[in-house]
Amino acid sequence: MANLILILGDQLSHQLSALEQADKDNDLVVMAEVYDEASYTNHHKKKLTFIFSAMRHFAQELEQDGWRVHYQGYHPDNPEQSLEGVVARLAGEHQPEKLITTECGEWRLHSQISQWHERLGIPVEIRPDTRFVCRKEEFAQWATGRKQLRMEFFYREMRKKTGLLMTPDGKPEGDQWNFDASNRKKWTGKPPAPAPFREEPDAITRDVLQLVNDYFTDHFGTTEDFHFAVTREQAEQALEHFIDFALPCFGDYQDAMSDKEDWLFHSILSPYLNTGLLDPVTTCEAAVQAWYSGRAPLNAVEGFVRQIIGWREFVRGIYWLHMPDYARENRLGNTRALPWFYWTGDTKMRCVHKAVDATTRNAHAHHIQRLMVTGNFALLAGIKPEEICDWYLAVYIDAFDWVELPNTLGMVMHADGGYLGSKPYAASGKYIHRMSDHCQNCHYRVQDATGERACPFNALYWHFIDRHRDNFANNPRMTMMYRNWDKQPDERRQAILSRGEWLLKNIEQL
Ligand code: FAD
Ligand code: DLZ
Repeated sequence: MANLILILGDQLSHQLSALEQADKDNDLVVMAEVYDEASYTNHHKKKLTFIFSAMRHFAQELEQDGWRVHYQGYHPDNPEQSLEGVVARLAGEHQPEKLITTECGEWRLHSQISQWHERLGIPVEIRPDTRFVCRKEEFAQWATGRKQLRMEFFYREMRKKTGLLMTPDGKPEGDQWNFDASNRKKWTGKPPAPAPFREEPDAITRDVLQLVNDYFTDHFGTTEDFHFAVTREQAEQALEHFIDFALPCFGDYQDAMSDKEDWLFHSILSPYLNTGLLDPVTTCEAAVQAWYSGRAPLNAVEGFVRQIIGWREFVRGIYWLHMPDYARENRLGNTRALPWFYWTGDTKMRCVHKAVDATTRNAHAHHIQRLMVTGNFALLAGIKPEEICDWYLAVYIDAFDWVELPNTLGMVMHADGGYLGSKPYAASGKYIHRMSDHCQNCHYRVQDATGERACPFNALYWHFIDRHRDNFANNPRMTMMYRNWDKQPDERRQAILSRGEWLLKNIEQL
C-alpha cells in the first residue's frame, strides 16, 4: 500500500493539493466524521448536517471517480473519535509509506497534525492549501514592516494579481478601486428580496439529519428546513441563483437590515467557499462576467469581489501571521460574560432578537447583523473576547477559526489594538435605525439615551467612548466623537453614564 491521503471536512475540492499526483489504484483516501471535530465547539445543528452531508457526497464522488476511499460515518460507539485515532488505526492496518494531507484551516488541528509524524511513526507530508489567492508566505511578506495592516491596500494587490476588474492597461475598472460609498442604502421592501437558493435534502442528507437529531440534541439551533447545497454542482447552482437574482442589488443593500427578510441580497455562498465546494476566483469571475454582460452594476460586482479576494484573504493572512498569540488578545481588557440571550434570542432589543432568531433558524446571519448588531453589542458591553469568539464559531454554518477569529476578535472586538481595523465599529442605536426597520418594532426608544425605555445601544455607546478614552481619544477617526461627548453638559453625561452602568449590571434582563 502506498500512501494514506487525509481529507478534512472543509477540504472538499477535487483540485485539493493532497490529491495531486496520487496513485488512484493504491493510495487510500481517508475521511472521517469524528466526535472531536463535531464537538470542539457547540456547532449549530445545520452546520453539522451541512459538513457531514457534504463530506459524504464528496466521498461518493471520489469513489465514482475511481478513488479508493475509507469513510467513517459518525456513530457515538465508533472506537476512534479523533482524526488522529482514525489515521493511526489505518496506518497500523495498511503500513503506508506516508500520510499526505493539505494544511488545515485552524491552528488547533494544525498544531496536532504537525506532531503526527512522531506519534504515528510515519512521515506526514503537509501540502499548502492552494485554494486561496494569497499564499501565507506572500501575505507575511506584504505585511512586513507595516505597523497597521489595511485591507484596502492588500485588496488592490489581489486585484492586480488576479486581474479581476482590471483594464488591459492595469487600471481598476470604472477608474476606482472601491465603490463602497454607493453601497449604503436602507432597504424599504423594494425591490423585493429574492428567495434564497434551495436544495431539498436527498437520501444522504436525510440520513445525516436523523443522525444529528439523534446524537447532537444539545447542540445549538435546529435542523428544520435544511436547504443548503451539499455538492459542488449544487453550490454552482447556488452561485448562478445569486448572480441572476441578488447580485444586481448586492451593492446597494449590502449594509441594510430588515425586520422581515433574513437574507436580503446576500450571496449565502460562504459555506461553499469555506469547504471547497466553490473556488473563490471562479466565483468572482462569474460575478465579473455578469458585469461585462450588463447583468449587474459595477458597484455590486466590485463590492462582492472585494469581500472575497479582499476581506476573506486578508483575515486569513492575519490569522496565520499571528496565531496562536492572536487568539489570546484582549487589549480593551474585557471581562464580562456573554449574556445568555445570545443563545436564546430572549431580549427586548428587537435587532438583537432578530439577529439571534435568524441565526438559530438558519445558522446564518448576514454581515451587518454580525458586525453591527451582535458584534457591536458585545463590543459596547465589554464581553470577553474568547466567549464571543466561541459563540460566532459555534452558531454559523460558515464558521471556521481562520475566518471567524480575525473577524470577531479583530474587526468586531478591537481586541488586537486596531491591527486589523483602524477604528472600532462601535455605533449607537442611530446607526441601526438608519440601516433597518427594527427600531419601529422595538420595546426600546431609539431616540432616547436615558430613561427606562431608552435604546440600550445609546447609553452603552457613550459609556464605551467614555471608558476607553485612553485607547481612542487620539485616534483621528474618533476625534469628532470625543468632541461631541465632551461638549454635552455634565449632568447629561452623568445621566447617560449611570444608565450605561445600570444596563451593564442588568445585562441579562435587557
Ligand atoms: P456575502 O455578503 O454575500 O459576501 C460574499 C462573500 O464574501 C462571503 O460569502 C464571504 O466568503 C466573503 N466575505 C464577506 N465578508 C467577509 C469577511 N469580513 N471576512 C471574510 N470573508 C468575507 N465569514 C465566514 O465565512 N466565516 C465566519 O466564521 C465569519 N465570521 C464572522 C464573524 C463576525 C463577527 C463578522 C462581523 C463577520 C464574519 N464573517 C464570517 C464574514 C461575513 O459576515 C460572512 O462571510 C457573510 O455574512 C457570509 O454570508 P454571505 O455568503 O451571504 O456573504
Ligand atoms: C467542522 C467539522 C466538523 C463539525 N466535523 C468534522 C469531522 O467530523 N471530520 C472532519 O474531517 N472535519 C470536520 N470538520 C472540519 C474540521 O474541523 C476542519 O477541517 C478544521 O476546523 C480545520 O479548518
